[in-house]
Amino acid sequence: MINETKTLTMNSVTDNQGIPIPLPSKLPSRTPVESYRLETEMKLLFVNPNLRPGNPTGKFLPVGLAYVMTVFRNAGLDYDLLDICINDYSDDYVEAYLETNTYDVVLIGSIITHYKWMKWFVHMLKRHQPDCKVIVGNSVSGSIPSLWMLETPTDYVVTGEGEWAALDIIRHLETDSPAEDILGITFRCNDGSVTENEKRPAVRVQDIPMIDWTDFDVDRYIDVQSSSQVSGLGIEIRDGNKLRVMPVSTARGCVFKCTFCHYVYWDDPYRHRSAEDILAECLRNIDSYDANYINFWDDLSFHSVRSAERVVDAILCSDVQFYWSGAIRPDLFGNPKVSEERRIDLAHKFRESGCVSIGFSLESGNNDILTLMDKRIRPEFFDDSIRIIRESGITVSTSVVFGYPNETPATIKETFAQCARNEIFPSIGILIPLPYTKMYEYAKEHGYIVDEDAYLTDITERQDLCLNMTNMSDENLLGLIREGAEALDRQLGLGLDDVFRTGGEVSHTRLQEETEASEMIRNSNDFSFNYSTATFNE
Ligand code: B12
Ligand code: SF4
Repeated sequence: MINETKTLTMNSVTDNQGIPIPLPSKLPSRTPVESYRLETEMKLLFVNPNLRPGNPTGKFLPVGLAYVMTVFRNAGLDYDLLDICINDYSDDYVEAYLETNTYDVVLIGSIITHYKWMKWFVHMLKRHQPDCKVIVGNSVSGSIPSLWMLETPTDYVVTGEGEWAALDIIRHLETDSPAEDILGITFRCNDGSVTENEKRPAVRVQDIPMIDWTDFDVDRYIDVQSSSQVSGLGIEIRDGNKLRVMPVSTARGCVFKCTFCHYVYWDDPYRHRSAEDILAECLRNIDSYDANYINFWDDLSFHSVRSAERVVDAILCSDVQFYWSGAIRPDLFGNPKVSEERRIDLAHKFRESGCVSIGFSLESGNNDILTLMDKRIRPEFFDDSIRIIRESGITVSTSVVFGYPNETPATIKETFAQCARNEIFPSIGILIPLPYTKMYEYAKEHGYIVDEDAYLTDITERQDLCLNMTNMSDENLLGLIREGAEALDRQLGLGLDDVFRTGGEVSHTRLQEETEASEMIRNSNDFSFNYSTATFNE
């Protein structure tokens, strides 16, 4: 219950002449975070859910939640964190915790595939603490605000960028300012009715602060990743140290809108952080957390040759040295609009600057399916990209999506043929229509999804067949995919135990195994790499 007797205070910040800087109202997202301060006696709890319970290697530092917490911290707010993920807390533990620890506000977010558990969580929390205000962010709620409000007793849904919208909700709870003024949220009024406010403009990328990881047990997350993520990348650290992986977000959103995809910045412009900011965060991760591998955790890390050149040039010109991986599209290295010489040069610069792994999606080897996906790439871009990236000594990982309505036995073969030609084993996925995507609308219009709540409760991961919209039977579709995958496995001599669950990083290529291990020697009493002894495969 929010304490009604306490004095609720709002701090406004003054400029250097003592004149108060007004707190943001209608366009809060334009306000730099430094000028946004709040004071509250409300007890706040952030919850980091566990996307892959029972899977000891499926734990990743939660970048999105940490951004929200960083902005709260910078605003001067105190809060607790219940990190279910790294501690692998059972549902019983979580319930017992919330039975005994009461809060005024609980904040939690997750992706849409976590719908079932998240629904359980909100119902359970409200059962024990009916007066606690619940704020839910990320796609689990933000991509279906009305349905989420209908199915759960959530008080506030944050759609899209979460940091400042969540802060505005706290301010509104403190001061009783109107919830109608907070852009980017959906809220429940006192009479139980639900109001969806207008969308929130995207923040200026330079106003997004560097993530502060203080609240998380970073070492434990790093330990998990050091053993699971980087096998087969051709990296060796000779002084006995392990790889220490940290995520850095370089961009928000994507420049494309594929019909099966949804990310929370869907309605925002693509925003790429400056090379200096990216580098500064990498350096901080190296200095503070002894990181030696940076995972650029993006939908799309580099959207153009020029932006990629800026980042790798900045890394090369600096003293900051680390291994890294990122996500691109096949057009970065495959589109003939940019001269091949420049693309090859860029790939070599990637490698020189520490890049060891690049992920990009083929999705399908069939042009008609690519058109329906609105992928805006051509299969030949993929071939060229693989060739150029591999020649520079970088590992390539890719993924495919089967199960578009125009998928046939022939198109499945085409996709595997393209992988075989390029000697690459993809991460295999089957289309799961997700809310806020064109394929979700298609599935509803064509009667594949009738009861959205039941459908979302049942969806799992892309490795499973959740919904079949092809003309093939489930057995036929899965059988053909398995057949193609097993043939590819044999051709590449991989001997995979499970062709559907290959374990993340797809380093399953002969070429990969042939790649000579790079060596990186570390100064034992120094936090920086000694790169003079690091050799990359050029
Ligand atoms: C890292 C990652 C993972 C990690 C999860 C790590 C983690 N703890 O977050 C792992 C590998 C486990 C993972 C798995 C999957 N992932 Co993933 N993953 C990502 C990735 C690459 C980065 C996430 C990230 O850090 N984003 C950057 C931050 C800044 O954005 P954000 O997390 O969205 O956070 C913002 C808002 O959502 C909001 N917010 C977030 N949390 C909270 C909390 C509160 C309280 C509030 C108010 C707001 C809020 O504010 C944040 C800041 O603006 C994204 C792509 C991307 N760039 O987002 C895909 C992405 C999230 N994954 C996606 C998918 C589909 C999956 C899988 C289902 C794939 C599969 N195998 O089938 C699985 C899920 C498995 C499962 N069991 O459900 C989709 C989600 C689609 C959707 N509609 O939800 C994405 C967007 C990729 C894509 N474009 O398809 N994933
Ligand atoms: S699938 Fe990739 S390229 Fe397409 S919209 Fe999503 S992130 Fe962008």
